[in-house]
Amino acid sequence: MNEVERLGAPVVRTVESRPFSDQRPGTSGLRRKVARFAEPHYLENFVQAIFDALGGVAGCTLVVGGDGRYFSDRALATIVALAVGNGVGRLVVGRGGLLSTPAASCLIRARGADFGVLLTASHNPGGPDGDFGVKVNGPNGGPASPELAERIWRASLAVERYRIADLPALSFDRLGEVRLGATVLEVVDPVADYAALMERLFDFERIRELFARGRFRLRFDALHAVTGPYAVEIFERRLGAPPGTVLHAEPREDFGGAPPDPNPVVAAELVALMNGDDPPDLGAASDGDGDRNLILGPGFYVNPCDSLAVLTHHARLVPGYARGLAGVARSMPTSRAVDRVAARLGIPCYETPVGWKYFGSLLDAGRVTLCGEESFGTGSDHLREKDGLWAVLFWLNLIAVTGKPVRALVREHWQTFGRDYFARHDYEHLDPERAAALYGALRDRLSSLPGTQVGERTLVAADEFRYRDPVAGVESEGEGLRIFTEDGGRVVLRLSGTDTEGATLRLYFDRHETDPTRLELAAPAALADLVAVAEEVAGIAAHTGRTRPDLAI
Ligand code: G16
Repeated sequence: MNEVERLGAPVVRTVESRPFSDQRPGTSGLRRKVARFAEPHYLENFVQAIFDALGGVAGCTLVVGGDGRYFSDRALATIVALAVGNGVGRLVVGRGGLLSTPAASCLIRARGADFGVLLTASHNPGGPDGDFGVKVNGPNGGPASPELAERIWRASLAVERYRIADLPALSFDRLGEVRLGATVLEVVDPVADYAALMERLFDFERIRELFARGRFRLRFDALHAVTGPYAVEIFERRLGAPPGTVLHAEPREDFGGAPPDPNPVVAAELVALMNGDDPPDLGAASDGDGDRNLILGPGFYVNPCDSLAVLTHHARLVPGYARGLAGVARSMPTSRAVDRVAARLGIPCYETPVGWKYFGSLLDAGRVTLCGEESFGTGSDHLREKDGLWAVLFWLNLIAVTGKPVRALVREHWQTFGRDYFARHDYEHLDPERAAALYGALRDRLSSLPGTQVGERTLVAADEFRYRDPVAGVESEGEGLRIFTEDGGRVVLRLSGTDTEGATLRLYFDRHETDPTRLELAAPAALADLVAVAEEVAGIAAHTGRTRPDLAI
């Protein structure tokens, strides 16, 4: 351990404040425009609300870090001052304030920390006009449980003062420890613990051989977000992939001007590379905070729902999962591809509301080993967050062991289990009242839908998804509307909980196809009838004035 430097006891002030009414955490923490977070007392109030909701944090160990987006420096300095003001015992901060979300989860668990505060708005855009966010993680390393999130919200409505220390300007660039009154501030290498965990889970030797043969090429696009340093260390240094394997490796506070979103529309440069002449064998990308993943083969896109199913099917080939899986979980709108694999393996498959926080209790109880979501999130019980680089390593490990390319692994999967066609349409920046009216009107009609004919389709069931956590017993309601057709098709409609401007309506479509002659269609063509069902029953154009989605993936 480094010698603790002493900076003298700081002065702690109690600052009078007033509650803000818009600090209810969404699907994944509190996300707002930078300008909102920069308003006097806004961040301070929310952080004090976190501390209050935890019943005070005196003597606690807290992990702090984030994706380095614009406003992170100021936010980090403020959070450190609040932590010292509230008597936190030890503050563990990633060097330069950087920690990917999975690495933060890893560190919380490795250090036995009491909680973590993650400064990120995930895949949302950065910069002065962009978004900022604060996620809170519990001692298991995972997102605050739904119950803790509600307590934070209630605490935010009661904050009338916060306690903050006057600190000198601190640098987070040098590893080591500093004592600030009762608090020890420790700056750690953000990559080391996480990379060591990856080495324990995957067959690095086999993956190294894959690169050593010189014929296998990976391009990982870090999108100028937090995974750059992690990917360079793991792929280029530890696995021997050649320099240049990691694209856009340097984290920037505005992510180079584009949103750090690893979906095939936004990650267009990587998609073009994979669709071009002489494409690499595997293309991958992650998001702002490193918890999402995009997987591409040459001229081939792997839908995240299929990715989860393929990884589940082959998990025993990977050292960390060689003993088999206890169970799997997916969010409700995610296609049912993984359900079929679970049934074949004879393991349980849980269907949860959207939000990684719902997987936490299942993972903690040992009921599931892998879990994932259509929103480019895949993970396992190695942490309590979804994990972008972990997913890429999992694919690399499968390719190294089977000798099969990405496309072949997915095609074989479709031939074995049938293909679950999947698509998602997003309507963004809607007037929140109109979006709520659309949702409410459809919810009110649900019971009248079964038996209705829409085009060629007969609707056979419709409901609003509700969930009872089988471990914690907590009920969640209003988690999305589901409509089922007679041929096994499904339409899901819900409102996003991660947007920062207006409302986002998400429509999800999926259907299982087993006809061997119909496994290679384009997803939009295979699902066009379900899109028509959604329009017909929800009246999207009439409610929103929009005739096409902003994003179709
Ligand atoms: C978060 C959650 C995910 C969720 C996604 C989209 O991811 O952790 O569980 O699927 O948001 O949520 P929504 O549909 O409500 O916008 P991230 O990577 O943004 O933290």
